[in-house]
Amino acid sequence: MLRLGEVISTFTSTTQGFSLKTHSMCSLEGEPEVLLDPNALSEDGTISLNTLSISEDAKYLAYGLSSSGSDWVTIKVMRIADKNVEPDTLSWVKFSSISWTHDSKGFFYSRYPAPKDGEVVDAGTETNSNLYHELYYHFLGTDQSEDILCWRDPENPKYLFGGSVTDDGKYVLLYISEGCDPVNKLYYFDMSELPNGMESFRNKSTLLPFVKLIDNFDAQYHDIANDGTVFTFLTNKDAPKYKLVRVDLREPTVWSEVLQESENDVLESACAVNGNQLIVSYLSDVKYILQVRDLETGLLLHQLPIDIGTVDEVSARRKDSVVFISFTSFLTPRIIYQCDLRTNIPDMKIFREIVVPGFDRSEFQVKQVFVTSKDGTKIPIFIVAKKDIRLDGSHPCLLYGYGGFNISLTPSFAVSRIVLTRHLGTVFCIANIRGGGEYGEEWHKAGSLANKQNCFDDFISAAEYLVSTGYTQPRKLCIEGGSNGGLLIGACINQRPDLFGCALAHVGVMDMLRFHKFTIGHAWTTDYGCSDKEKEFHWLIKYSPLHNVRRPWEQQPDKSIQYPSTMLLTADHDDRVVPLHSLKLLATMQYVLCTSLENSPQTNPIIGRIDCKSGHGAGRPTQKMIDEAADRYSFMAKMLDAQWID
Ligand code: X99
Repeated sequence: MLRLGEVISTFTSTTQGFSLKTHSMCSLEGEPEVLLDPNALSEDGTISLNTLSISEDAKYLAYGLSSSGSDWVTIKVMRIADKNVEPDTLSWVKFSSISWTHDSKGFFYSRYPAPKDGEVVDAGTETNSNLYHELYYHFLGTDQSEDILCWRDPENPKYLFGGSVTDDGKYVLLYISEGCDPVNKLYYFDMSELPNGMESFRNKSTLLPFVKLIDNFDAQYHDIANDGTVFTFLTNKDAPKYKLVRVDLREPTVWSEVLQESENDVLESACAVNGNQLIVSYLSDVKYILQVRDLETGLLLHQLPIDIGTVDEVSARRKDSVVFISFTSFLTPRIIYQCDLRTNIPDMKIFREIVVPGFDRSEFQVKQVFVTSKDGTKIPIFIVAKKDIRLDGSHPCLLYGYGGFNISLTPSFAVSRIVLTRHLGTVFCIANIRGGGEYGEEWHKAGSLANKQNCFDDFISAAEYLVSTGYTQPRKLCIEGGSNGGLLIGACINQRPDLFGCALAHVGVMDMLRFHKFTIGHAWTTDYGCSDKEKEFHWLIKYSPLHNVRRPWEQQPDKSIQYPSTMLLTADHDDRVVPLHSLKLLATMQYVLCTSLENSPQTNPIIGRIDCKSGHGAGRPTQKMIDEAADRYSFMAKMLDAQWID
């Protein structure tokens, strides 16, 4: 979220995650001052900054605020010069970006129709389906009721719309998705011929006359750059590991390849900079590679040196020759590099580095191993431990996974996990199971729909590896995951209660038969399928956590097998995965395992932690993050009988 412009803004860590700073001297060396501090927006820190965008003339900041961690957003506008908050207030915004037109008169954003009076009492606690998304244009200084409705599609209520103004300000692109798969339609509208910009559409009751460039959901197309009518896109069309393609809007059937798909590495991002160059990042066996390439030809110009870890963000406009690159790894809290492309060999200077007092990276080791899963597939696992640990099976171990939605779990720093490793001798592991994007769209598909069981098999194989190689033993092994990863934990404790000593499932999707009925749940049928379809019902009921809780002592010859100590975490304003998933699973587990028998063998606790004024996880005040980490990891430590090491 770094942009170098007339106003230099940085998101820096504060007590509530981020604040936005400007450098009033208009140089990177100037004295920074706070522009917007979300910590000050509410007494308890539960109002957070969700999205932001600075106008082209750098006079205005449009920003989205979220309350209690809900996905609902209210967009506000600030005049940067005097930090005056303008009257503009845009409500019922959800799943939206903010994209200014280059005349700085207003911006595109997305929203849902306002609920009927009385329908929503406490936004974020309702569970009704999010349908009929719309794209709007807001004129600065006007009431939301005057905004232009740019696009909607009453025939396709599940569609989601996003508007994005191209780098040259000439076009607005309409991105259309129908779920979470990496596929989209793409329409465009040429604004350059409008004599008075978007004013021309005021008081007109028609939608914008978008031209359909891509009108099917075969693949993803993401705009990287355009020179007039010639557009470069990042796409997975016939390229599950992604590639760059080019098309001239005047000849929309002729597409050429700019950068061909790599055999092994996934092309994660491309950022057009310095006129005719690209900064591209690849994921190579779950480690990032960073390169400078020629925008015209795709040819490699430079390899940028980075450590083993994650390139979070590459930020620069096409006209900038200085690029900011955000990097993190298991042992690097965060570095923002300032890369100058004007020098012969690009220079990676440290612009900012987060230093964690008392943290000494030389005390730790990180390695990556490849574990064979049930069907023979090799699964990468990262293992973070104290240097030179003995593999005697004695260590507490925390195994983390996600496995879905084309999302890759790449190395990142977490102070809470470093504390576990340093002071509890915990081995921390990430299993890069199928369903994620670690090896592109094939890896994703291999862990979704009818193949979802592969995710659980991969995770279980990872756990078995950690036991068989002497890192840990089942009663010392804790598994953790959130959201789709909460589902992973729910399914794994049902399938292998004997393999784990403790389980932490955050904001999980636990009812696989009904998830599509709540809020944005319908968008996840791309990964899970939908119980309304008979064939898919049979996939889902086989692993749905809620529908597969059985007493292990009635299933297995060993009568002492019970469920691991389990904590299910959720929050009252989680409108992404509504809390009823965790609450129903909690009630079911407690009923089936703990209370239905006198002298139940289930002595390990099954407990819930329900946060208030919190949502799916984003936008939480630091105090809430600390309180939660303390609760779940002290539960883990006690359940695994881990000892504190000074
Ligand atoms: C979502 O549900 C994202 C919802 N969402 C959109 C957006 O569908 O936030 C969308 C379209 C356009 C702009 C912004 C949005 N996600 C994101 C899934 C996983 C994800 C999610 O939260 F794909 F990463 N899940 C919760 C899936 C199951 C549990």
